[in-house]
Amino acid sequence: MKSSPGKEDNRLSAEAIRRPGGRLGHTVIVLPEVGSTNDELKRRAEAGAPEGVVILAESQTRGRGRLQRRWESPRGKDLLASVLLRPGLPAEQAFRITLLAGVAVAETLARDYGLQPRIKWPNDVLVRGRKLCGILAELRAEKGKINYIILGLGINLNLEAEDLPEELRPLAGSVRQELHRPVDRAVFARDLLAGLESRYQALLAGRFSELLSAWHRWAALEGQEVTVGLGRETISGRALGLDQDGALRVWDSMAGIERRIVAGDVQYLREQGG
Ligand code: BT5
Repeated sequence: MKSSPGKEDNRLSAEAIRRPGGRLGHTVIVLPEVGSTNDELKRRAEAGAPEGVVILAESQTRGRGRLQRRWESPRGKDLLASVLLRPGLPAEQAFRITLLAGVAVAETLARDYGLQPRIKWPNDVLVRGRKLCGILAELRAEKGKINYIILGLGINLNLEAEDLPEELRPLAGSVRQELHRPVDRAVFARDLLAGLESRYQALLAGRFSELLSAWHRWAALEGQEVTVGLGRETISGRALGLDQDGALRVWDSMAGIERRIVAGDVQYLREQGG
């Protein structure tokens, strides 16, 4: 992996990202290097840190995706962030937070950068078919209620193709590659936190259906032919949308039944408008 000298943007400043008085981002910690921002924030959550604490890192040595997959990111170019939430929701609604994060990222990319993002269930944000953002929400629940959620976001802002291992280059993109100019990471982080906060407040105020329709708009999923990898099994069918728990409903035409997917990797067979 190559990091081009002189091309790194300025180091992230916690001060420039902090949102005094905000529900999210009132406390921002920027670490030069960490194993995983999610693990670091989990330690603080266990020690009683309040909702809204944000940890960012310039570099991760063990950045994680789902199923122990790796999240790759060059030093000092992107956003590697974890946000501590204590929503007090039932554990079975935790998935709503992943949906919320995808919507907030898509809205920031569209509103502030003029991009046309698409959410790919459950947790990717793509632009022109390339993954710009991955989301990893991890929770601790007690007696069926969420104690805390660590919302981890990896967002490719300024990375360039040569910053990634070769096999990822055709699959990943960045805001910089789309706009042909670097973006200010602190401005992005601050705007994203504001967007997350407003969607989060609405969710806690009981407006889940609003979030779900925003998610459907960004996902443009209905009617898509998909295949879903479920570990050993792969099913194909027509996507019908999400149910109230965030599970993906797929019409399995071979079996002639509707399937409810709670975890898996989705491939679109036909891209609608890229
Ligand atoms: C994800 O998992 O997409 C969730 C990634 C979350 C990363 C953030 S960074 C801050 C916080 N701290 C952490 O340790 N994690 C979170 P998944 O859906 O499993 O996708 C992982 C797959 O995405 C990998 O197997 C690669 O194929 C691909 N990938 C890895 N790095 C990428 C990148 N920078 N851009 C696009 N795709 C990438």
